[in-house]
Amino acid sequence: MGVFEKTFKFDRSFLKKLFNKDLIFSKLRERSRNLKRNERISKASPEIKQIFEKGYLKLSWREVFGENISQSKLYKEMKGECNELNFEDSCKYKSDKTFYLAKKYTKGSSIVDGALLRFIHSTNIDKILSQYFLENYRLIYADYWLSKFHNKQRVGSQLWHCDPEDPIMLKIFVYFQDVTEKNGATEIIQQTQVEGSKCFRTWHKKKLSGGYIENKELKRKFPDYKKYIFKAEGKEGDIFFIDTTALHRGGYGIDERRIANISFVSMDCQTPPAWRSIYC
Ligand SMILES: O=C(O)CCC(=O)C(=O)O
Ligand SMILES: [Fe+2]
Repeated sequence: MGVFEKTFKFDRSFLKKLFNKDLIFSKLRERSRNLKRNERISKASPEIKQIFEKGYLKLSWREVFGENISQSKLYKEMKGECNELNFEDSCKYKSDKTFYLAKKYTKGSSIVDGALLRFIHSTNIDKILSQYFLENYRLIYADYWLSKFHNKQRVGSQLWHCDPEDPIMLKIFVYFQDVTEKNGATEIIQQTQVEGSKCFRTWHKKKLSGGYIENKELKRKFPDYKKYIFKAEGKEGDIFFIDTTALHRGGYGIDERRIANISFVSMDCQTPPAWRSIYC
């Protein structure tokens, strides 16, 4: 190959890279996400700041709704709806997890439970979400979960993973009983959230290793990860706000656990919602 051809070839690939539309757009999106992130942090209350910093926030029902669970009609109704869930009546969603995890709704099914929707649309929850997302959020998923003991290997979300739907996410877990390690409290590796730390990712990788990450691989990438683990243990009625772009895993205990599991993403999220409202 002559020198002119070489130059031409080099130029062509260089230009191709230079004008790679997808790359340019993804860089621009990343940049604008970062700018918004700085604005979100600067306007956030100390509580919300904790989510940016550590990846989670735990509040009691009283702190969010101004009443105890024993006084709250909404809480009692939600707990009642979740308690109706059992393995026989659970939706059989397409997964290898149905032997230990029961869910109320299949993908695409309508949510008809009044209390779950009322919780999601309450001004109390909106106040927190609006602050975190700077008003730019939408619901992508809402369900009740019941998990029970199994003595097989950890499976699915019991393995370390990051949720892949959007780089800006917040999940809400509402506890319908005390949750400890015994009934599979979620574990989070603090500061592994997207854009969230000194050490970690500027963008989530959908498949760090086939979707889930082996402990071995994690140790190699992040030798002292154990120091950063937070166990989301809490009392009945506690509400966890978790940035699940952070590495997390959960639900591997010897007792059953009942929670509401609700997921919010930014309006720029490309993933379609997993639910339909009763009105559509
Ligand atoms: O079961 C858990 O605690 C974790 C669930 C989970 O990974 C998720 O909702 O994204
Ligand atoms: Fe997850």
